[in-house]
Amino acid sequence: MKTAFVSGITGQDGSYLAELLLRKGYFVVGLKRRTSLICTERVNSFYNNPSFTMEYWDLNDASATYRLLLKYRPDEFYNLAAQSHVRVSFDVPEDTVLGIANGTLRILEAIRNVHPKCRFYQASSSEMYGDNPNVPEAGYDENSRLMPASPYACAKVFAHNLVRNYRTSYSLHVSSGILFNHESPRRGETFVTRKITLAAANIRLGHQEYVELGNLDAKRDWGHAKDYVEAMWLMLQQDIPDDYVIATGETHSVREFLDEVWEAADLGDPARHLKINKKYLRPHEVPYLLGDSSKARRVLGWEPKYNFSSLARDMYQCDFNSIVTQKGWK
Ligand code: NAP
Ligand code: G4F
Repeated sequence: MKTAFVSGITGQDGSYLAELLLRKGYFVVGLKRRTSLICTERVNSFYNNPSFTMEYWDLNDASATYRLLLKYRPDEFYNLAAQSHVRVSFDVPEDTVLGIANGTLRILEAIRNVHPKCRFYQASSSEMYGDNPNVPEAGYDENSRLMPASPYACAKVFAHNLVRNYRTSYSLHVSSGILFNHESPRRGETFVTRKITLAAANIRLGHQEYVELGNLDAKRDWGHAKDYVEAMWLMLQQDIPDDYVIATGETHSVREFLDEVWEAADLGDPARHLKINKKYLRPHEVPYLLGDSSKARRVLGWEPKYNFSSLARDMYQCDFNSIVTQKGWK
């Protein structure tokens, strides 16, 4: 039985990835930082699975990384932990950067020193392309120039380069997935897609009047997290470690996402329920992201199952259903 470490287990991707690995017969060790509230909603469905266990760990704690690598000797380590909110990274830049940059360095050093056979996945991000004005027609690929536009993205570039450096210098099996935005009903409630689907469900049920948003013109290549965790696993099954872009190849504006959800909710014109609030604007915006994932499709055989419309509708319907059932609202 293979053993996998998943850092960021309580996050959106960590929970979907753990479910996938458990289905594939792995023993999964979820790495969780200590929080004042337990915050394990996303892992409740498999928390009692005998092939799953949780360990306290933190990106900023090298000794815990060494101790756990020696205790479990995992076959694979998926590093998904991060302060992952781009806007928030302007407010807490040191915490964001230290966790992502030094945190990744700590894990790579620990793997190199005590367990070099362990395969490693790094959660790199399309935010690394930033405000690069030269977007190739088919979208950014693995060779496009990185022009990060936030503390979060600068730290992700550092970690991304470090992975390539450790792969070459020490022949470790370490890979980075450059994942474009991926969403789901488990997406954090302050990311724009989830904010929109939750608001639509609450407005539909008469419990909210409007939604406050920032820049509606930004465009993103949005996929479903369930599809994207498959790609993470596929990367670590290859004989040769490498970096891969994971994206749908379609880009849509925030306004288009809002329109799609309002149509699914049958709420009429979104302008009736919309307020623009400057507090949601960023000091430096990434205006346009489109990914070219041909390499992943060719080498990994990866293909997404969800498209823009089915993603938006799945998220809206789940929010609507869960508000009705959990809160007994009609
Ligand atoms: P998420 O829902 O925000 O989850 C982040 C996870 O990291 C949470 O479990 C969080 O724990 C944990 N974490 C934060 N700081 C930590 C620390 N200092 N030590 C240990 N754990 C810590 O993010 P996600 O959407 O699942 O994304 C997973 C990874 O992919 C992140 O690295 C993100 O930057 C990257 N990524 C995401 C996307 C996307 O569109 N979703 C795209 C590209 C890359 P708490 O629950 O305690 O907060
Ligand atoms: O949903 P967002 O906060 O996601 P963002 O900034 O693209 O970052 C996400 O995807 C990255 C991959 O490209 C990940 F690396 C990162 O960890 C995270 O998962 O914002 C999307 C767009 C932005 O242009 C933002 O300015 O939506 C715009 N927006 C408009 N109104 C808003 C809002 N974003 C948020 N969060 N809240 C708003 O009210």
